[in-house]
Amino acid sequence: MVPARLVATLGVAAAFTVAGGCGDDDGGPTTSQGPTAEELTFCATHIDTETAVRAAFGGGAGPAAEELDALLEQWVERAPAEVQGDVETQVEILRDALESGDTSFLEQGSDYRQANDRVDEFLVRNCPTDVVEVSGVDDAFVGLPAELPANVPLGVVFSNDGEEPHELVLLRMEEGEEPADMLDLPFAEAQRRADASGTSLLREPGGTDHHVVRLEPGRYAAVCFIPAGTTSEDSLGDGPPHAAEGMIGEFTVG
Ligand SMILES: [Cu+2]
Repeated sequence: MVPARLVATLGVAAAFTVAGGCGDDDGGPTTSQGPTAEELTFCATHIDTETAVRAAFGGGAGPAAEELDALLEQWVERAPAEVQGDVETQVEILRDALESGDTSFLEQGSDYRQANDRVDEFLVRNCPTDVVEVSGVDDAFVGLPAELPANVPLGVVFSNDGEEPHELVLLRMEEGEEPADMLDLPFAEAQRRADASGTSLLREPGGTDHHVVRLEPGRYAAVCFIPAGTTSEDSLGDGPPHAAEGMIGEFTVG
């Protein structure tokens, strides 16, 4: 089984129900005229940077140091004024962590997590053309769409409407696999797939997480690996994963 730690180590989150087109929703400032070129460029850079950062902290071969360094620099340069300070904060913390290998910056409530949350919220409000809203309850995902568009910035908003912490982790399935098979994957493989999708949203009860991702075509499983009985990120239960109790689903990206 994959420990709930999986998500915390990613520092990103996401969850779903549809809402195609952000214009008809809660009317963020730019939704009526669409994103500016500056926002779209920042959004793409943000997704590329997060992908590289996940790879750098993952078990496999990460990006070359110079490549990552260039991305971090671009991320700051391209950040719109509203979130520039938060991007700078994250880059500073990431550079220290890359040097030391210390990942405590990902702990709940950390400066990094708070800055990350504000940037993600800004991105969902300003850059994607599709925003998916998913709710987590005890124990199911509500609002998971059947299909999502491939290779475009996609906003994901995950609200935890349950009593226990929940997460939304998206894992691309291989030919012939079913969502339940994801629970039997070795930890490293589940982590690799979660890193590849970039979509792992973890929230305490009552919380909402925002994230922007770009998904490759394929069939995906949506899974909550958090064990029953969990009361916080630091206090995991010893029951079966919520997925085994119904918090699991699938959708197609194409
Ligand atoms: Cu859950």
